[in-house]
Amino acid sequence: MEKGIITKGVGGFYDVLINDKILRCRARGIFRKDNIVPMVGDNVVVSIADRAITEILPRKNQLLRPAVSNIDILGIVIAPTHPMPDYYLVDKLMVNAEYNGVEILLLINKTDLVGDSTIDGIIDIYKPTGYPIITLSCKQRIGFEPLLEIIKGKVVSLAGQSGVGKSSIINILYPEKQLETGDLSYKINRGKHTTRHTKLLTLPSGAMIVDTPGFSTMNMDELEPQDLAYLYPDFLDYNHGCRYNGCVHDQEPGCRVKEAVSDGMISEGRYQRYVRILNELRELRRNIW
Ligand SMILES: Nc1nc2c(ncn2[C@@H]2O[C@H](COP(=O)(O)OP(=O)(O)O)[C@@H](O)[C@H]2O)c(=O)[nH]1
Ligand SMILES: [Mg+2]
Ligand SMILES: [Zn+2]
Repeated sequence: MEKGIITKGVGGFYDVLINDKILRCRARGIFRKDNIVPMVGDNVVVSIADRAITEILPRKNQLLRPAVSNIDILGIVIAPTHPMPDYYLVDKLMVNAEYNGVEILLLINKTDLVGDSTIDGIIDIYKPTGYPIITLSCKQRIGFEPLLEIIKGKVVSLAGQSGVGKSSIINILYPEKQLETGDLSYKINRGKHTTRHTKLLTLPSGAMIVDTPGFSTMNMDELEPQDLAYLYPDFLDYNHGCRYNGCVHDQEPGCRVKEAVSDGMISEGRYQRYVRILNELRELRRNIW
């Protein structure tokens, strides 16, 4: 019995990485009755002699798109322009990752397209979160050393708007495997390409990266509106200073979080998008009950 990690699944077979070697295995029928299907990222126990996965170890999290488990870091990619940043998507991905116990890394790519002040403006929004922020240019190959350092030994997935450079980043990190990159204008053709299977690529640093960037939305059905603010590390210093117990920092008077927004300690935009997500969660509750 050996432990390994599933790097790929194709047609009932699974590639399991065991001590730097890949063993192609079948999954034993036992999982089917428990309704667990092995997935990329799963830590598994393998019987080498039988070439079979005999046990799937508990998952710490599970992404839906791409389907992958046990992610350590979600790299949220943003570009200052082409496309213009969708901060709402960024914040939602952050909330999602926080809720599922995934570390967050903000990657600002395409820094070659704008001046420093534009990049600083993006950094200012997210600095109070304390999330690591790395500025990159795939075109100029800048920023990849700190990126490799931070993902060393971790399982990483990238997410973000189409066209921000997710595939380009993976290509630079893992040049042997060339993913399709495309101009926004060619997007229409992309659906036609051959079906690809999600795969975990092992980088020389021991990091593993999912080769299929996605929106990586995870399950948030059980998130209660009053718990949302706790997923904002930039709110945490102020959360407990509100006049009312259970303040959700919306309409309540004496709200310390809103004060921190006025004082410039929390980004105004972050706060406004927080209220938008809060209202969405409330709406979701109304529809469920
Ligand atoms: N100027 C510039 N263009 C980039 C950079 N990174 C990627 N691109 C281009 O942006 C386009 C979209 O990149 P792609 O990696 O396909 O984005 P994805 O949709 O997030 O995977 C491609 O034309 C890339 O060549 C960068 O750092 N600077
Ligand atoms: Mg891509
Ligand atoms: Zn409050």
